[in-house]
Amino acid sequence: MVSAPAVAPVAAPTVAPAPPVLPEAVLPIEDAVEEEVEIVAAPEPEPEVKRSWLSRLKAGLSKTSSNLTTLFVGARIDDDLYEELESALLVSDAGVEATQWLLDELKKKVKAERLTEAAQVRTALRTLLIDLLQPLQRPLVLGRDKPLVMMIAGVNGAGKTTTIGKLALHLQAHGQSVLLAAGDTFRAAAREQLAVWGERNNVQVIAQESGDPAAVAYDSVHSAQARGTHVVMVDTAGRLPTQLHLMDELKKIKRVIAKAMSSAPHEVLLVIDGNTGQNALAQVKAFDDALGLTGLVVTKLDGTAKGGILAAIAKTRPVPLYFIGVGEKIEDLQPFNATEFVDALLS
Ligand SMILES: Nc1nc2c(ncn2[C@@H]2O[C@H](COP(=O)(O)OP(=O)(O)O)[C@@H](O)[C@H]2O)c(=O)[nH]1
Ligand SMILES: [Mg+2]
Repeated sequence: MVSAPAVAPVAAPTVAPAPPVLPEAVLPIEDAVEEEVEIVAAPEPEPEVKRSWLSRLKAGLSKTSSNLTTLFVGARIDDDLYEELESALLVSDAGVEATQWLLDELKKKVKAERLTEAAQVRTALRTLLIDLLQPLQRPLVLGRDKPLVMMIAGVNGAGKTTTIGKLALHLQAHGQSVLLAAGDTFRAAAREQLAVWGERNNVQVIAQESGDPAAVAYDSVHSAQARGTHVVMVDTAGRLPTQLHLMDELKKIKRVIAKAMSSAPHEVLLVIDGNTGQNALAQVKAFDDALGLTGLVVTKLDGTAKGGILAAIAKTRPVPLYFIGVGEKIEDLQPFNATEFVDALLS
């Protein structure tokens, strides 16, 4: 039996509503072939590490949380309260669609449950936000295939290479062998960044001097098949010389990976910078339309990110959010947990 740890816990203890679309890549265990897939929950980080991680998330989201919570203090439940909440949600990058949905549902709840205190409305908002974000909380299931091929896309500076590095170490700690493909062949510095990192951390990196990124990806999959490697992660460029179209290049990489292994890529992940506001949503749509995304990673939630963008994604393009990042260290990348996130947003 193939040992197959998941990088995220199988399911939160809270009840998750079924997501509208269940990508094949993240089928829950009961739907998966049992002989091939075994899910082991990711080890809980040390309490100390976890506390520090959560406090960094809270600090990153502090502007939004103060906007969202102060408006309830000593407030009456009236049009002013709803208007203030609407502004705070829009400012948090939640976008028009999610903001409208939250307000409508909140008003319904206030009526149905005959809420009379602003604090109760805040609690109702927490429940609605968790309902909205819960479908994004999905585990990344490993061991479905060997190698499991993951293609990592995203605009320049989003955090692709950093995330690949963190994931590689995380997966190795789960007993998974990892091979990296330096598919960002357009910048020598990018290739070297990955090569140096791989050497330092004892992770195999496939790179090519002059490069066709699709060829690098192809070689990597073959090499992993020959060596019996568990996971291949394909890094890609976020910006190309102007005569090439990024999406066409990425589609080609995806096609060529499928030629090397027909079931691959098993995951197409988009890395987005949590500070880019509504632009992040535009990126999710564009990359999903072009590549068919199976998962997201949102980085830099420790910065000036406002956090509401997750609500916008959940409402308009609910691609599973596997990991969120709050810093540059390896333990700064953690599985996304909707309740944890909403509590940071409303703390
Ligand atoms: N503060 C913070 N910085 C991050 C995070 N993830 C990545 N970075 C930084 O963002 C910059 C760009 O990252 P990189 O992985 O090279 O982006 P790429 O162009 O998408 O490959 C680097 O300086 C990273 O250290 C994060 O979660 N928090
Ligand atoms: Mg990079």
